[in-house]
Amino acid sequence: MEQLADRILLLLRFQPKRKIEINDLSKKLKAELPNVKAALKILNEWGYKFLQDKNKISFVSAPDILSATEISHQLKTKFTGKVIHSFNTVKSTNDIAHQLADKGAVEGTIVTAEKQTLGKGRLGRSWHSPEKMGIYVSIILRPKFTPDQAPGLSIMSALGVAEAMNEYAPKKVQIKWPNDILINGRKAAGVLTELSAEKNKINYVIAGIGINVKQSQSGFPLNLSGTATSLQQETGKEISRVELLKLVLVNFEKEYLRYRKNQLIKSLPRIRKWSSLLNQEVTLQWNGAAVTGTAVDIDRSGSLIIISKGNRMSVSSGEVTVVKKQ
Ligand code: BT5
Repeated sequence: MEQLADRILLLLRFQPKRKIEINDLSKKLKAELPNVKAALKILNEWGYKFLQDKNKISFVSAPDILSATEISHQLKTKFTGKVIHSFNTVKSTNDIAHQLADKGAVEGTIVTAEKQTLGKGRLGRSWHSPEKMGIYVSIILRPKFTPDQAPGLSIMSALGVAEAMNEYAPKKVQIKWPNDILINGRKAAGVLTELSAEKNKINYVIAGIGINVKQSQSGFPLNLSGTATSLQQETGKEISRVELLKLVLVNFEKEYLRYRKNQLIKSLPRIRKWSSLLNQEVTLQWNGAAVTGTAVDIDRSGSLIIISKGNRMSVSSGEVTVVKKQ
């Protein structure tokens, strides 16, 4: 029945002015009338609205769901999101992407979910992923460069996400090295890149992106209430997750194509511009040790440069907190 619902959608969804007799729909789809009616009911349950005028039916509006039909409509990318695996509930979209990539999924394949029960952050941490509140997406990449060139993909992904979010919240978005996107100083999105490689060859990379879109402040658990925010909360505007996801995919792909050619060279000026840490006094926690110094730059490999007691350190990963605003 769900397949029939999808086929009805293909006929009606993208021609809003088209009115079809329900009987014709049933003939066209070679489906019994009661089945067509049942499939229309399913579409209603998914949130699609149709106008029924006597026996004619036409499309009115679509719900804000991350389905393949909605995401692929007028998606302006070359290869990202051309294959879409969309789920309602998963443990983690990154884990599903790993399974698909191991089976040979092509570059640009994406996995989306409305809800994650075990959404992952870095270093075994979790990502709070309530149903239909955010975007949870993983993108499969198959870069031709060597594994030592992969670390910069994290901040490259953050840049793509930040620039998409900036369209909704101009001048409020920042990137906190290496993978957080902040709005008004609070975390609204995070990126988790995972690499599968052997010796000098990358098998694939999974870029997992989580964005808080619709949560109100009370929608976050207590441990996040002082640090997390959502796009809708900060802008006061109703935001379509589907439209935002499409913009993220477009921006992500642009940055990735640049990265494949020149790594971060072309993106660095914008990364520096968006960065929340530069020229700040920061504490870096790294392998159980803590170092305090001034964050002065991000280099072309994506490392953070910190000057501590006159020594210049280049850091490729770690947790950084701002000590004092200058
Ligand atoms: C991240 O890790 O920020 C990476 C998050 C990536 C999530 C996406 S969703 C799609 C894909 N599938 C997955 O399973 N994961 C990816 P990290 O820098 O380690 O930050 C994690 C920390 O952020 C947690 O320990 C919390 O303190 C905080 N946090 C958790 N959920 C949050 C949320 N929804 N909003 C803001 N902060 C959150």
